[in-house]
Amino acid sequence: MAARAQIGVTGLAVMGRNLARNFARHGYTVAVHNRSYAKTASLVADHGDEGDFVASESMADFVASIERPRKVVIMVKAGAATDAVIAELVPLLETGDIIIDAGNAHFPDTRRREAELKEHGLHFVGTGVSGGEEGALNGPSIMPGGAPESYVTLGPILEDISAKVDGVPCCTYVGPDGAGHFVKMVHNGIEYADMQLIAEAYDLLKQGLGATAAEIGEIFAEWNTGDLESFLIEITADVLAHVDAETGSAFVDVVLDRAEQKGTGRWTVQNGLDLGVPITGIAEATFARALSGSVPQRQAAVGVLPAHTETWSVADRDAFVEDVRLALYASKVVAYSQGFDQIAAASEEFGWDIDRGAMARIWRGGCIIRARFLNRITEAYERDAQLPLLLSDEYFTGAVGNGVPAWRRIVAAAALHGVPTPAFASSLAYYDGVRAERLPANLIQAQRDFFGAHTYHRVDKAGVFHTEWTGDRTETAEGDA
Ligand code: NBP
Repeated sequence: MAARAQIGVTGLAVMGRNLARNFARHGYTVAVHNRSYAKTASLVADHGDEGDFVASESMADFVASIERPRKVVIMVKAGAATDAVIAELVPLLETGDIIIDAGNAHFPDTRRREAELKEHGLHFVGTGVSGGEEGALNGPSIMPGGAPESYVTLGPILEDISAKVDGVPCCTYVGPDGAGHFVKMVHNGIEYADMQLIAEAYDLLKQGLGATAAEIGEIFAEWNTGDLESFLIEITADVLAHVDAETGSAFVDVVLDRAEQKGTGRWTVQNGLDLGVPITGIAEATFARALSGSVPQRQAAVGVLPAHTETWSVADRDAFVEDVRLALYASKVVAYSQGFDQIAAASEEFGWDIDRGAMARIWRGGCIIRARFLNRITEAYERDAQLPLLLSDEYFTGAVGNGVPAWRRIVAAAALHGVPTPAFASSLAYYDGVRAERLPANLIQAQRDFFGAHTYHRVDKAGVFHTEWTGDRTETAEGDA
């Protein structure tokens, strides 16, 4: 078979099929392959007129149909399937060829695969792809990692098929080995936080105002014309306005209140713990989903645990709606600030040198967390690429600072009226924690020294100290005889 395809895609379920069509629509000749031939055949039968597809039944024919250095995109179920496809591909590929894993791999797997394939002289590009099936077809946000050399030939093709915002592609080289899949993981973690915050805002409006889903939908639609403008706010307005055809009720009112998770939120939180980065917004969002699914516990508690709350009747509707909006914006900035801290910490830990401003730029379009305010994040990192805390950028100190009184009113009112707002409340606690001149960690250090001789530092002199708690309580400095 003559090698004439510029890129190949193996794995043609919804994502791979749409990505292959996207390449073809951009004028690339695309080699296509799937473990079972039916998906390949149906892609060509249904969409063969959209571009130039080269369909192969065997992996050997598929590989042979791609020009060198070959670029092979794997879009299969993340995990064992990815390893199986790699094992099949490796003997067929040649030095300098590039394997692009565009599935949702866990970044440690990507690091392992990249190291193994380097031994074979192959490039392995772990690539985050966000935007779901619609994004894959019409322009996703693309986060490729791997060796920088691979980006020279691969980058332009990926940039070509990515989403564009103001003519700028939502794709850039992220960093070595697992960096691409890492930032995709954090992107998904931020998505969890964003969705939980929106859900809490909806609950506050529902409980505080007694508003219907349709009325709340109108509030979200209005919010989508300002600073909060984003894909998630937009679809929230849409979902809230939707009426269930069967019952005539608001659609959200007939949906069971148990949220599921596929694992990327969990990975993000686990990694936050590993790196010691307080990503409390993402963690609370992940745990809130877990709580919603804790059926026996909820059944044991409903109507049994006393609430001691008062009836909530908000006097000034417009002022309350504005308070919720400001609290939502502030909490959202905290979630992003924490996510970007996590990227910075991992970049340092793994030597990735990730440009955080560029990540905000490629998340402006194509992906689930696309939002107007990502421009502000890019600008913040343009002002200072080493910014230690996004919240401390001059724009965000103002934008969040203005909303602090509203934020406090909302979190306090929610607590008084028994409305759970774990993400709003933990974000405010983080804000107050990170800005505190002195935290009660002094007491924790003293306790640790008491029971475990873990030592402590003093505020008034340098050195490491320990007090003889069980003896005469004299203090010794480490290094003292
Ligand atoms: P799935 O995750 O449902 O995977 C189905 C594909 O994997 C089929 O092509 C299937 O081949 C293939 N496959 C499996 Br399963 N085991 C295999 C094996 N041992 N060897 C070879 N192929 C195997 O597809 P998807 O929903 O299109 O997602 C693809 C990737 O993209 C996943 O990693 C996913 O996490 C990621 N992703 C998905 C979305 C989304 O919105 N769905 C968004 C972003 C990223 P078969 O047809 O022969 O069974």
